[in-house]
Amino acid sequence: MNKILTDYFEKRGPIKTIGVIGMGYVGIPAAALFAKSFDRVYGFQRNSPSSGYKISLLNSGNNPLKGEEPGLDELIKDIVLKKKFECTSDFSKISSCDAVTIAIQTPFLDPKDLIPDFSALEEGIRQAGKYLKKGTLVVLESTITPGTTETWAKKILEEESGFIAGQDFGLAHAPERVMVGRLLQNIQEHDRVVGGIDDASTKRAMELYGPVLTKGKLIPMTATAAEVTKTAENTFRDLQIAAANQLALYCEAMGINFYDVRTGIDSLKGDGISRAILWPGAGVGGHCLTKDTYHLERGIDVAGISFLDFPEDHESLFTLARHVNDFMPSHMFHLVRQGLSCVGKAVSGSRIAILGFSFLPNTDDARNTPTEQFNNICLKHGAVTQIHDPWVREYPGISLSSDIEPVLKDADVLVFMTAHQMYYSLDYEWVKRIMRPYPVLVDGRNIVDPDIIIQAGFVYEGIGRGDKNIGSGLYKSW
Ligand code: SAJ
Repeated sequence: MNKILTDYFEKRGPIKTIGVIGMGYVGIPAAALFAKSFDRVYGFQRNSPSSGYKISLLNSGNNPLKGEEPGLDELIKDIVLKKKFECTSDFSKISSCDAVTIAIQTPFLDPKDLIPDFSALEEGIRQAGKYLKKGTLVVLESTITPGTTETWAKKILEEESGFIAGQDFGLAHAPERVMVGRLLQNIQEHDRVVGGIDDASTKRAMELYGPVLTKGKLIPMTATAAEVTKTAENTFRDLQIAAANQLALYCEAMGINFYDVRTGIDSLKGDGISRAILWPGAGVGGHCLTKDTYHLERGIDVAGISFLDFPEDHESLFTLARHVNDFMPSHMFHLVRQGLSCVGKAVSGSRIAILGFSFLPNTDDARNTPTEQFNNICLKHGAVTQIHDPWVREYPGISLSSDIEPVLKDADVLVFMTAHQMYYSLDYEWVKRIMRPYPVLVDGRNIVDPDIIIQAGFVYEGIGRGDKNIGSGLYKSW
């Protein structure tokens, strides 16, 4: 362990003041839990037109995040009341912090070129470097391309501070693993991967994250291993979903029920046996699975590896999985067209009621939602679409209704894109009455019982339901 750095840490003593850069879905709960366990926390937020409002909102004890986040509203009120937390755009206060974490989004502008948009993250890292003091620990929480902490981030921090990483300051990667709807619980209960650029940084980072864990354990490793862990854990989830989607497409083509097959596969249990078969659906959205595969792939490209032994001329299994998942909105359109053709209607001019815009049920998070792609395909084929969502209020370029009746009225097709709770209790006699004659229902999230829908007088189409979809199934007599 680097003695100079450990001496700096010892001179500073236990971590007391923490800075969290980026007041978003990751930074806000992280800052709140740090404030609960340590003396003082600064939440650093750019005073930008889009997010500057969070500063005053947080300092008045309010939570800027929408959607249900158990415990977060109360915790924010409490830490502000006790003056343990302050949100500020004055980044110079970083100089009073023993540790600074950076939780800024890293989207891909265009996954095809594998170049992530690190501009916001770079600004945050530069601010940290600019006000860094010797003996401070810097931790990147954002999801980043493997190799980034040890190279790109380290270089910026050294440039801005004039210090040497691993000697004058500590540097680590501790990827966030939070999920919308259970942010606090995830930070406290998930195991926390902590990867320093050296052992002293890893140890100091464990001192930072240990106190906020209730059930979770610390898992120390190197910074690059931590980056690969984070990107790969989402890549594997995306892969599992793609496997379920591909099998569902096969089941449709073969005229069988995917869910029977899934039950069969899932029944295989026993020591060391696992078949983590997930669920097919109308597509994969969100800000994790839609990009982390490309971060991992880019890591192979940029990590300066000398040689990768892999089957020649074959696409990465991981990017192929992304293509399968990104195909699902097109498949939903195929089911719409198939259903309409059964009642002699063309897509062009048909009215399509799209139910669900957010990428996950019962939340307003619509980042990279598959519904946007599906809506575009419908419009491109001349359909008239209306979109309902009980949670998402607005989205650039999209008109949304929180009232379901006008969306369903006179529609030819009802399409479930998101499994919001309210969709499980629709009255299909009423729905049929207000839709146009010979209504079609397309289920992208396994919400309904096909037999009930068919008995109610709908043409039914559903992902994975080759046994019920009209027009699918190789073995059906026409
Ligand atoms: N989806 C499917 N089939 C499935 C599961 C999900 O089609 O079986 C779709 C969802 O509809 C959604 C997308 O995939 O559109 C992503 O769903 P998700 O449940 O993976 O939710 P995310 O994107 O919020 O993923 C996060 C990740 N958490 C972090 O990155 C910290 C992921 O690692 C978690 O496994 C996931 O939450 C979770 O399990 O909730």
